Amino acid sequence: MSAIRHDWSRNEIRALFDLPFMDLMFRAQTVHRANFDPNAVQVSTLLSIKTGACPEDCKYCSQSGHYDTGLDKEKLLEIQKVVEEALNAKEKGASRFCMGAAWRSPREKDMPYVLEMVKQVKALGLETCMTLGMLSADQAQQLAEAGLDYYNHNLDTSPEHYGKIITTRTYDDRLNTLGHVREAGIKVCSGGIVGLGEARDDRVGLLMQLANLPAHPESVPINMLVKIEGTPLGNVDDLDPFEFIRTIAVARMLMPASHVRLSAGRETMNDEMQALCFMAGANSIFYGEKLLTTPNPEAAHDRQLFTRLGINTQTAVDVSDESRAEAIAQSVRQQQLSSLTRDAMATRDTVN
Ligand code: SAM
Ligand code: DTB
Ligand code: SF4
Repeated sequence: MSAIRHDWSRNEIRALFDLPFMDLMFRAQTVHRANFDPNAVQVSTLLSIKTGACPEDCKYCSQSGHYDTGLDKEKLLEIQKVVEEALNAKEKGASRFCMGAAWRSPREKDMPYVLEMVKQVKALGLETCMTLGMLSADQAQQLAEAGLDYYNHNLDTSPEHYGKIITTRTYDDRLNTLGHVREAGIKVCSGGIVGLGEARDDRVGLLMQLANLPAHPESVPINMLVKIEGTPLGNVDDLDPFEFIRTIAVARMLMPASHVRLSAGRETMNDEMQALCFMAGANSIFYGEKLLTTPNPEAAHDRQLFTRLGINTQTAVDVSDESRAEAIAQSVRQQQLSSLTRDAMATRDTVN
């Protein structure tokens, strides 16, 4: 096992990035093998439960209300629809279901719905993850009590580059939310995006922030920017693919026991590039044809790639037919309840 450290210096991390590619890959793979089965990859499926009209101004995002990206907005999905999508994901082989909302933070009146989603998805035997923006300590506690396994909230980039990407919430706001999630006993999923036009030192700075948190996130998504027309980053220069792989390798070395997720951007990566990302220590992916609003590789293609590489995936806990039937029945009851409130929901302000 490699030592778990929280005192990485900028120069140590720079030195890892500067290694010859083969040396970096060898060292990352060695750390990976000391901590994980090198042929196992965890798979999560994403669903956008509330899409678009987000009040935040993240310059990469299709869902920000600040840019015209031509995205169809959708209000909070019905609970039953979420349960159906979770069942589909489970049947295709996902072990975790991650629900994302384009909110600055959930409003109090949204909470009963998201808590019910957590309970019902969990009842299917899937691990649950949510990403709903900033959380108060109390909201994190409520999610923990509902049984939420993971909360995703990314630092996105280095503190130095951050102001060029988002102005409507601060780096400290993000760190506070991560603190509330950790405090509530929910597992932390936090990573960032590369290819935003940042310098290598910003990738160093992002990984340094993540690795020097009081506890490493259990899950570290590394997203390659998916360029969205209409956003300020829609035409940014491509990042060198080897630099993306290096970022994964360094994340693996700094956070040896965390799952590092090869996240957004796989749609434009060939199979060989993805294999190098797994070699560098990535051991999780988003699986299923859609991320939140943009395409992801076909599930059948991913299964074929895993077979070609001899990669195994963890599957969801097999729940009995009875508990599955109960989960569906409960969802139908909820649907009846929510139709009573649908009129009220329909008049909700779509912005947040
Ligand atoms: N609204 C919530 C928030 O930002 O906290 C949750 C959803 S948001 C889409 C989750 C993360 O997805 C962002 O923090 C960012 O790292 C990543 N992301 C969003 N748009 C992306 C894009 N176009 N390309 C790559 N990653 C993206
Ligand atoms: C994360 O780090 N990546 C996911 C998840 N957390 C929520 C989102 C990727 C979004 C990619 C662009 C889109 O589909 O809108
Ligand atoms: Fe997009 Fe999330 Fe930023 Fe909203 S907060 S613009 S959904 S990344």
